[in-house]
Amino acid sequence: MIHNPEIECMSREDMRKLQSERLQKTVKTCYENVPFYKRKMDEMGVKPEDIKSIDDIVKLPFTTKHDLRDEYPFGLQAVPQSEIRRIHASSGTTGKPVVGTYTENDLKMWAECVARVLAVGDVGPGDIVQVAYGYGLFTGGLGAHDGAALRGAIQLPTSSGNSEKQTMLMKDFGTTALCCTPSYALHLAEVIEKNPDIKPEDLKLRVGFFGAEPWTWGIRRELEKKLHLKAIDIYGLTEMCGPGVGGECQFQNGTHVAEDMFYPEIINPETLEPVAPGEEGELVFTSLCKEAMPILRYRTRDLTHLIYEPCECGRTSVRLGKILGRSDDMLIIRGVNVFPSQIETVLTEFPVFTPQYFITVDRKNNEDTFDLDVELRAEYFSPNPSKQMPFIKPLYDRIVSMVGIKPNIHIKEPGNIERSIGKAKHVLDKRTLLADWK
Ligand code: DLL
Repeated sequence: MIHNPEIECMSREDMRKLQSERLQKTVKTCYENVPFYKRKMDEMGVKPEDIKSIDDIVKLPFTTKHDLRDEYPFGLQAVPQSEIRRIHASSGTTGKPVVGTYTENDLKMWAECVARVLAVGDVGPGDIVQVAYGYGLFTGGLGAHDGAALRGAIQLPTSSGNSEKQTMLMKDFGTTALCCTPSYALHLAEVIEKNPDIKPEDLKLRVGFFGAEPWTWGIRRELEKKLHLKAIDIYGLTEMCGPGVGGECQFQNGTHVAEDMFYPEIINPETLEPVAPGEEGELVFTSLCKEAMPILRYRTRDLTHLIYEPCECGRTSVRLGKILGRSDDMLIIRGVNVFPSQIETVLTEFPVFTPQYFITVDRKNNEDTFDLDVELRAEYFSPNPSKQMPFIKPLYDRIVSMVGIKPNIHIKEPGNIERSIGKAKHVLDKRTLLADWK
């Protein structure tokens, strides 16, 4: 089901017109109301009048995470405090959080974005939407909640954690749609597996909206099989609004961007020039109708590509390819670039392993070390190393051929790698810890 066909199926020409109008308005607001943008645009010699269409977006300055930190907490706000209705923030790994503020209208637009994604799973009146994203400063919980409300569905605000109770309610109440991180969904699937009173086929789950972290096709297959649902990818970031900046359709072939609200570009992170259409690079977003905190050309650090071909579903919007990861997630091990998502892809090709993994990188005797903890499923696990060897060898070979570096693989007992109730943490890079201490 398409929530807003008028916009989501709009002709490309009309969409560009709408984007051009909205960009002009956004740039004018930024120039007049946000000293940071006035300064940046003046430095570049760009005036709001120079922006005549969406193609002129390349004349505008970029905004980076550093800029947001420098302007923390409310320096980028374009409206007086009396117009703000809510504040969210994302934790980030170090330093101050990234802050998002919202006017009444911003909250409405945001709910609209999420509702468009939920409509993909036909979510509507009578559906029970279990929101197991964290409620609080994180945008996941309240974002999904408001989207479900706009679809007229029943909101079940379980938040994250308390997994036994979550699964009990899922069964007793008859949850039809689950919203949480894919890693938490995996954990819930395990909790269900261990509970003799709950069988996945007795649940009424139909669809899951999973996002907030990169996840691979292997994880999707696992979730769809274990939870008996269709797994839909939902993308977003606090800087734009939260979840709903984009979402997959039923064809699961890329994330449709809410392009009337967020204009995507892909740039080469080194040259900062746009890449050729369809090429991989850093995703950049400009908000087109945010009131409280409009953002010009925000460098997300997410690495992906744009898909322009029309989609079978009838939506005309541009799609994002699967997010490979963030440029700051990339590990350089013995000179080779490695993304945790590559390891996940390889691991999930081997059904004898659970999809759980943990990477530890360190530096010993002036050489990088790469340790990979994985779990054998219960039916294959043995504490005897010689019995583990036949499983380790094929995984080792595949990682070496795919990624190009040799891991030290350690087999853990099933359940031994720490599970996450929110965004999963897959990496400990002790080299950066050492560098921090120096
Ligand atoms: O994670 C918003 C969100 C909540 C999205 C719930 C989807 C569902 P932040 O905490 O600001 O906001 O983190 C944003 O998370 O730049 C990506 O690196 C990553 N991310 C979000 N969704 C996806 C996804 C929320 N579907 C950062 N696939 C983004 C891959 C994702 N990465």
